[in-house]
Amino acid sequence: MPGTKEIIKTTCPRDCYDGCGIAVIKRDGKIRRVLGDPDHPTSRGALCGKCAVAYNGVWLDENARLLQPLRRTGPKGSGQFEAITWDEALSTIAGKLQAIADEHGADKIVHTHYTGTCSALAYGFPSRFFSRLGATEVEPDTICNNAGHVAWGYVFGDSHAGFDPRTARDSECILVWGANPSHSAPHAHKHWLKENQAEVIVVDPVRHETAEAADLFLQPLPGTDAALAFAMLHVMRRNGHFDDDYIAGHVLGYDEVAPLLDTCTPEWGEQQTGVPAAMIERAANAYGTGPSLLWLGQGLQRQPEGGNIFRTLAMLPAFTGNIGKPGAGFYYLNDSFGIASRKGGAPAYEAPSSDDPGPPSISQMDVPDLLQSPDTFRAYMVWNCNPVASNPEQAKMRRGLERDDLFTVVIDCFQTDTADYADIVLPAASFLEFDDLASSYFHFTYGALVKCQEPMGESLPNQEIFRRLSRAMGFEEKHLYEDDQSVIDKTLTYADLGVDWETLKQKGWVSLGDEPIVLWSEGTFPTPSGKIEIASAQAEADGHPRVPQPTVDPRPADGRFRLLSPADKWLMNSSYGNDPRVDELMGRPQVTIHPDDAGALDIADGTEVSLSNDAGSLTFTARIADDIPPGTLLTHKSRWPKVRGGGVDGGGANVNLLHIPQKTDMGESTSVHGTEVTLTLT
Ligand SMILES: Nc1nc2c(c(=O)[nH]1)N[C@H]1C(S)=C(S)[C@@H](COP(=O)(O)OP(=O)(O)OC[C@H]3O[C@@H](n4cnc5c(=O)[nH]c(N)nc54)[C@H](O)[C@@H]3O)O[C@H]1N2
Ligand SMILES: Nc1nc2c(c(=O)[nH]1)N[C@H]1C(S)=C(S)[C@@H](COP(=O)(O)OP(=O)(O)OC[C@H]3O[C@@H](n4cnc5c(=O)[nH]c(N)nc54)[C@H](O)[C@@H]3O)O[C@H]1N2
Ligand code: SF4
Ligand SMILES: [Mo]
Repeated sequence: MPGTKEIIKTTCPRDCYDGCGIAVIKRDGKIRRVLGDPDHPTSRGALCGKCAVAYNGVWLDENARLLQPLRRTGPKGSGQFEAITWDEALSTIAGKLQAIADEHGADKIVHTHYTGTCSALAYGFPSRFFSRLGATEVEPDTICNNAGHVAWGYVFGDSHAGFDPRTARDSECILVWGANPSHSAPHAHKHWLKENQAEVIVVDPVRHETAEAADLFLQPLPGTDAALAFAMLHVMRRNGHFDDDYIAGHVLGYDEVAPLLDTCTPEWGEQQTGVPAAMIERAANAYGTGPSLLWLGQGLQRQPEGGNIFRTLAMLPAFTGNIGKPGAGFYYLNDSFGIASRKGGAPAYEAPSSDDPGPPSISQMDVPDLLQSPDTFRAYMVWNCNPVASNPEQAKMRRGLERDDLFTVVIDCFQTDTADYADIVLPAASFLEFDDLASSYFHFTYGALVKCQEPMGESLPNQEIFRRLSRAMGFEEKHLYEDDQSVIDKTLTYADLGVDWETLKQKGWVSLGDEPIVLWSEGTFPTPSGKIEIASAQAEADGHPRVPQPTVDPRPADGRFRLLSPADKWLMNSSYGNDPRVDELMGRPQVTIHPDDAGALDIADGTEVSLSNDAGSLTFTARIADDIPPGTLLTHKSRWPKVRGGGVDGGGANVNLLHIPQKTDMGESTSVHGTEVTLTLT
C-alpha cells in the first residue's frame, strides 16, 4: 500500500557496552531511517553519534556494501576483483580447504573472527564449521581483553558476571578505572553515570569527557595502576575501611599480601604514579566508605602488566567487602545471557571436558609473524573482523597477506583493507537483514535482532554462509545445518528470560527482572577454594607471583613516548571508517602532545609530526593539550588505512603500523597501550 509506514524494533549488535534498542522506520517497504528506540532504557530515543550517521549512511548504501561474491583478478592488496556466483565461490573455497586439509592438515587453515556482529547466530554459529573442520582459531580476546579475563579468572573464577548497573541507585561511589564511557559507552556516560547520587571517581592517564565530568579525577602515568591501587589500599587499611569479617569468610591470601601494603604510603604512590598523595587519600576514603562500584575498563589491561593490574584491583572490593550487597560490586564484562540463567545464585562451575580439547588456537599477537610462514598459515579465513586495520604490525601483516601460497577468504559487509588481499570475498548481510539475538555486556538487557529488509544484493548472513560451506565440504553433522529459529529458541530457553521469540520481537528488548540483581551474595566463587583467591596457586603454577605485586612500568627512556590509542568517538573499532560523513567528523588524524613536550621539541599546534618505532613511521597533525601527562601521546584506534589511515597524507596505514605485538603478562593478549615511539617534526 503506497505511503505505508512501519516501525520495526531491533537491537544494535556492535561491540559496545550500551546495547541500544533501535527503531527502524520503513515506508513503502523500504528502510528510511534508523533511529534509537524511545522505549528502550538505554538508547531512550537516540543512537550514539557514530551509529546515527553510519546506519543511515554506508550501511544502507548499495554502492558502499558488498553485494556479490568476488574473485581476485589483480595482485594481492590491489583491490581488483570480478563478480562470481555463490556456487563458484563456495566450490572454490571448499576445494581449496579440502586440498590443504588433505595435504598439510586442517590445522594449517587459520580462521580469525571477532565482534563484527555480536550476536548468538552471526557471532556464534560459524565456529561450528571451523570446529568440524579442525581449523586453528586465532583466540579472539587476545586482540582486546584476554589479560583481564585470565587475571579475574584466577581471582574470582569468573570475569563475566559483574554488577548489575541498576544497583547504582544504592551506591555512594562509582570508581571507573581505565574505561572511557564518553567514547565506548556513550549512553552510560550521558545517563547512568549522571543520574545516580554516587560520587564518580575516574582513574585514567587521559582527561577525557567522562573524567572531565567526574567528581574526582586521578591521572596516573600509564602502567602505574597497580602501585596506585596498593597506595589506596594502604590508606583504606589505615583508616579502618577493611571489612575483616568479609576477608575472613571469603578471601584467600590476605595475610600474604598485607605486608606488601606497609611501605605503599600515599607519598610513595605519588612518586610512582604522579597522582598527588592527597587525591589518593580522598579516593581511598570515598571508595572505602562505600557502598562502592568498581568498573575496570578494557583499555586498562592493554598494558604489559595488565594481568597483574587486574589482580591488584580485585583487592579493592575483596578487602572492603564491596561485593554481594546492594550498591556494591565489581565489573569487567557481563555475559548477560549467562547471568540470566543463574539468576543471582552461584554459577555452577563447569570444568572444561578433558576429552575434548577443541580446535587449536593461537594469539593475535603471533599472527603477524606466523602469517609469513606456510608451516602455520596455508589458508586464512577472516570473518567479523578487519585485521589489517586492527592488528599489530600492520606492515608485516600486509607482507604476510601478499604471499602467493596463502589462500585468503574474507567475509564482510564492506570491501575493507583486509578484503583487498582476499582470493575470494564473500558478501555478508547486515544485522538489519536477519533475525538473531543480542545482549549488552554492561546492562542486563537482551534484544531481538529483527530482519527489517531482505539481504542487500546477494549477501547472506554469516550463519547461512557457513551452512552452505558445510554443504559444499560434504559435512554431514546435523548441528552444522541447525536453522536460525531453533538456535534462537534454544538460547531463549537456556537464558530463561520468560519471553518467547514472538514476544521479544514485538517489544524489541527485555530486561532481566524489574529490580537490580545482586550477584555473589552467597559469597562463594567458582575458584578452586570457593573463595576470592588473592593468593592463587593456579597463577603461581602458571609462572606468576602468588599474590599481586605493586609494580610500575619503567618510564620510556631515550626520549621515547608512551603512545595510547584507545577507542575513537566516531568509530566502532574500524567499522564506519569508510563512511564519508564519519570521516569528515573525525577530520585529520591527530596526536595529542603535552605542552611541556611540545615546547621542548619546538612543536606548534597544527604542525605535522612523525611517530616512529621499529615497526614503522607515521605522520599526524599535532594537537597540543594538557589532557595527558608529559611523556605520553594520545591518538585513537583503527581508521581505515586506505581511507585516510593514520597518516595525514592518506598514506595507507593507521596507528597499528606502530603497534608492537608484545604480549601481556597473562593471556597472551595485546599490550597496545604499552607502545613506545619517538616523536619528530616532519
Ligand atoms: N591501536 C589499537 N588497535 C586496536 C585496539 C586499540 O585499543 N588500539 N583495540 C583492539 C580491540 S579492543 C579490538 S576488539 C579490535 C577489533 O578489531 P576487529 O575485530 O578487526 O573489529 P572491526 O574493526 O570492528 O571489524 C569488524 C568487521 O566486521 C564487519 N562486519 C560487521 N558485521 C558483520 C557481519 O554480520 N558479518 C561479517 N562477516 N562481517 C561483519 C565490519 O564491516 C568490519 O569490517 O581492535 C583492536 N585494535
Ligand atoms: N566509540 C567507540 N566505542 C567502542 C569502541 C570503539 O572503537 N569506538 N570499541 C569497543 C571495544 S572493542 C572495546 S574493547 C571497548 C573499549 O572501551 P574501554 O573499556 O573504554 O577501553 P578503551 O577505550 O580501549 O580505553 C579506555 C581508557 O583506558 C585508558 N588507559 C590506557 N592506558 C591506561 C593505563 O595504564 N591506566 C589506566 N588507568 N587507564 C589507561 C585510556 O586512556 C582510555 O581512556 O569499547 C567498545 N566501544
Ligand atoms: S554502538 Fe553502542 S552507543 Fe552506538 S547505538 Fe550501538 S549500542 Fe548504542
Ligand atoms: Mo575490544
